[in-house]
Order: sequence, then structure tokens, then C-alpha cells
Amino acid sequence: MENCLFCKILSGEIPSQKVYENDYVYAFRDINPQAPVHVLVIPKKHLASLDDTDNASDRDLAECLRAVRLIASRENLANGYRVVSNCGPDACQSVHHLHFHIIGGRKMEEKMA
Ligand code: DGP
Repeated sequence: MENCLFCKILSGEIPSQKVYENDYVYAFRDINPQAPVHVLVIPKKHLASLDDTDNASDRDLAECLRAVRLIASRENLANGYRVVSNCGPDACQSVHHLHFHIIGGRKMEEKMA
């Protein structure tokens, strides 16, 4: 998708710190980490957000969640972690390519928003 920042990361046009990749997903460290571990998991297929998942296969979506679990384990987040997907303007989504934030490595606040 032209002009999509995360598609440019996927193609290598914009560099990123890769954490994990398979045929369906790519994961990399957030440029502005909000915790000791802050990783973004994206589907390789361009989907704008969770509102765009009618265009996704079940495999595209399931692989994102499988990657979350695998990365959490590799990043030693056995004590817990938070997974966030901002969807739309009220959630302050800033990059319009579906992504899941994995945030961990410290105690989170109970209040989520
Ligand atoms: P959201 O607000 O949910 O759309 O989150 C977008 C995230 O993307 C935000 O936490 C910062 C991150 N981000 C933006 N630009 C870049 C970039 O060029 N590289 C990396 N690694 N992360 C980026």
C-alpha cells in the first residue's frame, strides 16, 4: 500500500528493529517505547485497522495473536504484558496499518484509559 508507513517498514524502505517474522506477520520494536518491552506486531497484508478485518483471512488474524504469545515468551514477559490495538480517531490510532502493541517489562497501571 503506497504511503503506508508500516508497509514501507515491511518492504525495508524504512529500517526497523525486527523481533519476529513469518509468512503472515512481522514484528518490530516501537520507535517510541512506553515500557522496557514495546513491540508492534503487524499482518503482512495491509489492513487499515480492526475495522478492516473483513478483508483479512482468519489465518492473517490468527497469526498475529500467535506471534504475540511467542514474542511475549521470547521477551521473558512471564509475569504479564498488555496487548493494545488502537482503532480509529477516538483511540488515537496514528498509523493506519493494523498493529498490536505488546507492552511489558514493568507493572502496568490498572486504569487502561
Ligand atoms: P498507534 O498510535 O496505535 O497508531 O501506534 C503507532 C505506533 O507506531 C507508535 O507507538 C509509534 C510507532 N511508530 C511510528 N513510526 C514508527 C517508525 O518509523 N518506526 C517504528 N519502529 N515505530 C514507529
